[in-house]
Amino acid sequence: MVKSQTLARRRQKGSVAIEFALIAPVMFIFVIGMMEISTALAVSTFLEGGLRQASRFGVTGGNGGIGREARIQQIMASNSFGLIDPNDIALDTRTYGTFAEIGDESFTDTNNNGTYDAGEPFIDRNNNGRWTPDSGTPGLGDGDDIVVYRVSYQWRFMTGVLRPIIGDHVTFNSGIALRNEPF
Ligand SMILES: [Ca+2]
Ligand SMILES: [Ca+2]
Repeated sequence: MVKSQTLARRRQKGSVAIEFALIAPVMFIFVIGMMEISTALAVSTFLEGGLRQASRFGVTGGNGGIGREARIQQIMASNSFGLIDPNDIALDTRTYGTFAEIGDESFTDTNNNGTYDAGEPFIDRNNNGRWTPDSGTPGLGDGDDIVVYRVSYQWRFMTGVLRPIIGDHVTFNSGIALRNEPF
């Protein structure tokens, strides 16, 4: 009786060990995956924060002693907290006279090729009788101009655990439209 109880307990211990051996790698991958996702979310938050701060500086028309473009890049970089490579941040700024001019005129892509083709119906926002693509001018604009700041950054995961689900990188895009102060 005593002997069979010991045997049963041993068997139980053995199966617990086997279960753990099966679960441990899954748990490990899960934890690493969660870390990857949290880091990527942090990168996205830093980029958004940097863009907001940089654009808020941009609207003032100030040059920060080093030039407007350089100061804006510097603000973006200082928001990366060592996690983001400032050299890989793609920042694009375009200026417009009004908010309505931002972006291409919308059209119905009848032939589904992703671009506007002659004859496809469109909304003639600026009333010039033809389809008009994004009319923004690169730059930070003058006083009272509308400026669109767009940032894009490719974050490469540190490990391969998310490769089957997401791939080995994610691209974060963020944008903000502001009117410059009257400087
Ligand atoms: Ca088309
Ligand atoms: Ca037009």
